[in-house]
Amino acid sequence: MLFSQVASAVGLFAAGVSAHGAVTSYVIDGKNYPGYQGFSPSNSKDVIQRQWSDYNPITSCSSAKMRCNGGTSATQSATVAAGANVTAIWQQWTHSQGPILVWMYKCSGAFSSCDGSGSGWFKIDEAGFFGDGTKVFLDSETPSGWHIAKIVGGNKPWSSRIPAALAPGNYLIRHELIALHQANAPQFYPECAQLVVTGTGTKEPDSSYKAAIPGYCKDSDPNIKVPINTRTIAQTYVVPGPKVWTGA
Ligand SMILES: *[C@@H]1O[C@H](CO)[C@@H](O)[C@H](O)[C@H]1NC(C)=O
Ligand SMILES: [Cu+2]
Repeated sequence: MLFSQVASAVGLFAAGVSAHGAVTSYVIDGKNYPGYQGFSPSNSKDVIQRQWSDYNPITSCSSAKMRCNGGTSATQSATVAAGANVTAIWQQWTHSQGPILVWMYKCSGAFSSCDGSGSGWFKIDEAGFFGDGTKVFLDSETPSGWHIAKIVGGNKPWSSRIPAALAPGNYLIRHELIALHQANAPQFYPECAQLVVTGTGTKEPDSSYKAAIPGYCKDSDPNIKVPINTRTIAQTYVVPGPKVWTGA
């Protein structure tokens, strides 16, 4: 808590600098899996999460770090039955505007050769804006009207179901927060983990549900470059990327 309080203060008082965050652990099918800790990544090597070097914001849709915050490999994977939930936990997070996106990518073989390239990423979950944008809007205001406000604080979870119909195999799962609290200056925070999906599913999303990362958005998109301080955001804010695939 102390760190997060200090980080909040930095975010409040230093112009252009804010407190950041990353997925730091997972609960999958009831079991805890540690991820990296933002302050000493080299101390936690044998985890299911692809190692990221820092949790500074990514500020462009076209950044190579968009894929997995720069992470390319992990030594472990978690086994999860299709239809079960994966819960990501952010040890700290402070921004209460922006969408939450949860993506998956099917590896064609071993995780060690799975780089997440090509248009293979599909969303299994998303959450955006539900509030009254004319009244409740700024980072200091709660509730903000965004689901992301639910993970502000310490060790907050976000749970998503692996579609029950999804075919078994090796998959990457990518949790992404897009912080929109600075007008027209989005910040992306993605982390990936390695999942072995089991079960009797046979389906995969078709190409209309898939996108490349980087590539699913442009910096000029109206749901990416958001003039948040004008309080004029449409009540119909559309979460970036293709539509969510539920397997139904
Ligand atoms: C599982 O994830 C879904 C969203 O995909 C959510 O609605 C549901 O509440 C989650 N279940 C649990 C037990 O967390
Ligand atoms: Cu921040």
